[in-house]
Amino acid sequence: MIHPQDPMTLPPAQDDPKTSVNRRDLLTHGLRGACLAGLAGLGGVLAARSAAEKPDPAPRAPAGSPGPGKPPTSEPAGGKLPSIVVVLVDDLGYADLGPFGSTKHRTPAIDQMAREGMRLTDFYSTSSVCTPSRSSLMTGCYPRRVNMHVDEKNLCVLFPASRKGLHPDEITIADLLKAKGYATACFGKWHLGDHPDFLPTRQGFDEYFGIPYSNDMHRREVPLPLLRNATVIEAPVRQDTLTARYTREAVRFIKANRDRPFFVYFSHAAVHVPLFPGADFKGKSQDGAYGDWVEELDWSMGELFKTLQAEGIDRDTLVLLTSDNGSQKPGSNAPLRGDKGRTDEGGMRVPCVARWPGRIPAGSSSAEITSTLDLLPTFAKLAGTSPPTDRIIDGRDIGPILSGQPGAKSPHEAFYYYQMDQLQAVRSGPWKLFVPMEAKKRNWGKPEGKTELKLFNLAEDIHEDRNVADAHPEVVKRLLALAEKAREDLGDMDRTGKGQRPAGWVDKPAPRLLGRPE
Ligand SMILES: [Ca+2]
Repeated sequence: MIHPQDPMTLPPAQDDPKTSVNRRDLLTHGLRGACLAGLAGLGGVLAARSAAEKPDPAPRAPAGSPGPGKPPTSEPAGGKLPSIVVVLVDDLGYADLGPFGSTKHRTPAIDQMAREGMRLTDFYSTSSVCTPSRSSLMTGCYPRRVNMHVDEKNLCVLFPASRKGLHPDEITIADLLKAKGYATACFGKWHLGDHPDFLPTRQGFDEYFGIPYSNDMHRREVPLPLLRNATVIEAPVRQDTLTARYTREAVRFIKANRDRPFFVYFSHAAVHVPLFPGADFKGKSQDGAYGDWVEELDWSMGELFKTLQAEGIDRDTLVLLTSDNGSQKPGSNAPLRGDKGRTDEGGMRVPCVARWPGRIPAGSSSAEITSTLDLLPTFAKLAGTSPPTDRIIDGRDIGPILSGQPGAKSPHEAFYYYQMDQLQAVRSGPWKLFVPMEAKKRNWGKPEGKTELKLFNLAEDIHEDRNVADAHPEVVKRLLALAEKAREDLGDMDRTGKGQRPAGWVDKPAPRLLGRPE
């Protein structure tokens, strides 16, 4: 399907002198520890290179063939570091894509992506809503760790002209990769602070093109802005053009950087309400505007793969597609319980497909517990560096899982489900325990009231129907102890955690308006 050309003339990417140097904190204290630790990581790379010079006893799985791939190392065919594209869809449900069981939506490009890559069936976002979820993806840390679990008014996400944002001293994936010579770009929704001090261009991205928060945050006094770097170039943005324009930007960026490693964080407005599929897709699906937008998303994925192939860098590029939280109706989280905004599986377990021909085994899947937390450490390893060591990082390298190493296990003893500031559940292996709560919080509205302790075996009961706590007192005890560990480290409600770090704050927030320079 040919997508119509964007009718709007867009200005060329502006060079922002402030982003042409590595961030001060990265150069000062941020990467000092990381650099030291990086020696170990680099040693691993050198060892891998040295090993690669010898005959490889294990035949490399050709692209498109099943079986274990070559373990991800930072030395793809061309000898340069691998490029990385993360596509984050907004509010896409667990079952909204063909590879995860959708029969309503036509997703041929993503179907093919899964045939050529790996499905992660137990992949989690750390929150059931946008801002906290995205803070984890960017930093490899739980939202409470970086204090992005609530906004300045204790609401569940940031709103326009927010005083709060992801602290500029946090080390993002883009910071780490930029320091390794990657070209970095963010296309799409950010939602980690709309003040210029918090925008992607201050968090390691060479360039930014997108909306700074959710697409339902259009206000009469602050029309939904489209930004190029830190400058509003259109307001209100024509939302039905966003998917096509983001895609065009991503394709341009990939082509321009084909000869060097790049990192693209492609964060769609789709499929968050209000629904705005492009004109070419409107009314074409079997599932209304929601399905139309899912199918446009699939078109966009197809364009990305076509570009990587045309530029000859398909085998040098890891592409990972996921969602920032579960879906609301009319999306589907089947067979999971619950929707966006809840700590049920449907709120936080999200579809994830990763593809890297020759490195990730084709047509594979993993049910190990993995998370957006793991992207930063995994990508750091691929880029021959390591996560910062001067602070706690919750994510772990999942390279062994992605490469299909036999017996590769989840690096997480526990995964924690927070609702804003409240720890509600913990998962370890197949077991998920909801802790007893005096007042179980919701993201919106009054708390649900008192709730009992519940234990589910997700391997046998994916819909969380049968509380088996009475039959497994030893499991309950172990998971309660893990929950207490999280409280001590990350906090719970009014209890501060020892391992929490501050968010960023500005005294005078200002809305992002057209015609107002930064
Ligand atoms: Ca979302």
